[in-house]
Amino acid sequence: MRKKSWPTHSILVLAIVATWIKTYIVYHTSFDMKIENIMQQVILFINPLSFILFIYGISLFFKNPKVKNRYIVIVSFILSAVLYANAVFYRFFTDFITLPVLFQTSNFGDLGTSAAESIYWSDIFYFTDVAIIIIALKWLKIGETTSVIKPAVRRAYFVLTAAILFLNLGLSEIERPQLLTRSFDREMLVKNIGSYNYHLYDLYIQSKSHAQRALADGSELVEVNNYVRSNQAEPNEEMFGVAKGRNLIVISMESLQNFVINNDMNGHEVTPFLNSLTQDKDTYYFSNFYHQTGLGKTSDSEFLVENSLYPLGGGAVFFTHSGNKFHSMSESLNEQGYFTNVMHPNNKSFWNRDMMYQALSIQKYYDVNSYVVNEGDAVNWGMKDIPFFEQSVSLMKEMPQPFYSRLITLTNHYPFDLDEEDQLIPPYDSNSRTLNKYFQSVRYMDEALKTLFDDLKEQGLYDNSIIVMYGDHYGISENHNKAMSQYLGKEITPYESAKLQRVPFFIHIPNSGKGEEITETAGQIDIRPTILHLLGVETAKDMQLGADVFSNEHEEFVIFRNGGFVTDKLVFANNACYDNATGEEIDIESCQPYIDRTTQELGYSDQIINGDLLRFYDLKTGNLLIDQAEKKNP
Ligand code: GP9
Ligand code: MN
Repeated sequence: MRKKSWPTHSILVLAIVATWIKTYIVYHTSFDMKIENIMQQVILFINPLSFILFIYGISLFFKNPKVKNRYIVIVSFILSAVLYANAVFYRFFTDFITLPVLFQTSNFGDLGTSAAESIYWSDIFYFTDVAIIIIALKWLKIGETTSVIKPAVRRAYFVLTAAILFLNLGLSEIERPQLLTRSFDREMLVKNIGSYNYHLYDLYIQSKSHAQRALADGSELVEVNNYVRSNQAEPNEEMFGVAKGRNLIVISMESLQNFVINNDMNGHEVTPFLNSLTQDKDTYYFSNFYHQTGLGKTSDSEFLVENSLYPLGGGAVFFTHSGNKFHSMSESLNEQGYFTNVMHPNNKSFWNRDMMYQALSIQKYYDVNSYVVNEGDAVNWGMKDIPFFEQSVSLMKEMPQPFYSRLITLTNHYPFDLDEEDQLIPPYDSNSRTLNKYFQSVRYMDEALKTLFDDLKEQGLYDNSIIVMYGDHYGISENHNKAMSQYLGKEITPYESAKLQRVPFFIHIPNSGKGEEITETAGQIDIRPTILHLLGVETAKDMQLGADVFSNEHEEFVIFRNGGFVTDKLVFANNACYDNATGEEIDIESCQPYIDRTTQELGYSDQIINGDLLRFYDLKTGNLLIDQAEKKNP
């Protein structure tokens, strides 16, 4: 009798509302998501809705009310289980589940033993919506009638669902531009597109790379290997091993471009400390050195340094291929007895570092949890560089030696905000607030680097180390060309833009006494072979596309991820060929041979990554494991 008194679709509406509200409560109670403003709160509130509407909405296609109700209960149970699994995973790893993690059994080694201890009775809450639906069906007897739903109603329902999805994506794009194309952080993804959509997105990304991987059988390596071997550069005998056995400290200098070096801004020196290094007897300063990153920005530069391969053209390889086999610089140094680690005061899932560092055989990641961030010690994106360096050196002091520590700075990041006490020079005076603040922020980073050198000396770590520093990528994009042209006093043509991709690169070898400025055209892809040779580690068998910058065979040819390139004589940018010395546009014919090689080399790098080809390569012997490959994929 009572069954009739409930309107049609009551159970569907109830399920939608219950799952939606529960998800929103779980966001707040189970995950530590920093919500900074009302907009983010609104996005968080609406983000589960589109997926919930969609998945429950499928029930509108079922005619039989029993089947329909059963479907709704099952869906609510699966969604609850997924959310609950994430909550339990988060208790251990402060991170959301990503598909590769489910296949990395090592993670579950940790999880298995203590999982039972962290499952509580109160976890029943995660299934509240399932309970509500079942109760409504059984005791309140809310059922569904056999009424046939008009296609027009169904259509309207799914149009509404799509509209909510687009509203969600639109708001997220305003809040976090390029979130999906760059996919920099799982926490940010969940915060913006919601936990359910996040899993779909993850599934899409992972299956895309999985499919490409499955199609590769290793035979592609023959050609790639021939290319790598024929372009190999012998180490420079004088330089090989000059820093053997020393600690290796690599500093990724956030958003630092070369145009500020040995330059001033309205009479203020921007980088006094780095300028002094350009004249220093123990420092090699490379003034024609380019970043080669793509959308993955900092993480791409890390990828270049560790692998001497190009990052990908679309998306961040740290996200898309963290399940691959790599032979990283860390792996080589582990074998030399180094303690390899990365220090960076950000949350560990940013750029998927926690996953990727495992693939790169990095022994430890000192993420934000390894640091004490006192009141006043954070600005902009997080911990300020000066306290970061100070605490990092204290941590280094405790490390087994020799160590390889890669430190990633954070303060000089867009939007370049600084506390007043850290503004050591006035802002610039252009129409770009970004560029105006950039100089001040770079000046702060320069100061921080000076304190790092002092701290290392004070702690007795300086003399037995080699310090390598590089700018990770540009800080001032082409959107600020007008202000840049005011500062540089020239028009920013595509040629100038390409040359603005120069980032400073320093190799500081205490007490070596042979420092100089090196004008050789080189790029981030060359960092790894250069460092390994300085440490006396052979790379003749490595599958790398860069070359030692000290080698007599190093070629002055830097490829950009966008297909452009620079040689000592030419610049190819925006499909035009320029004379590197004058900036004059010249006939494309002069660039053609290099255009072809650019396509070829980027193609080989992409093949290695997309096909996960290093799983078919034995680094020790230099053998291609193709027979084995054929057995696997007949
Ligand atoms: C984040 C930091 C900055 O951890 O490395 O990343 P970016 O936005 O420069 O790629
Ligand atoms: Mn960066």
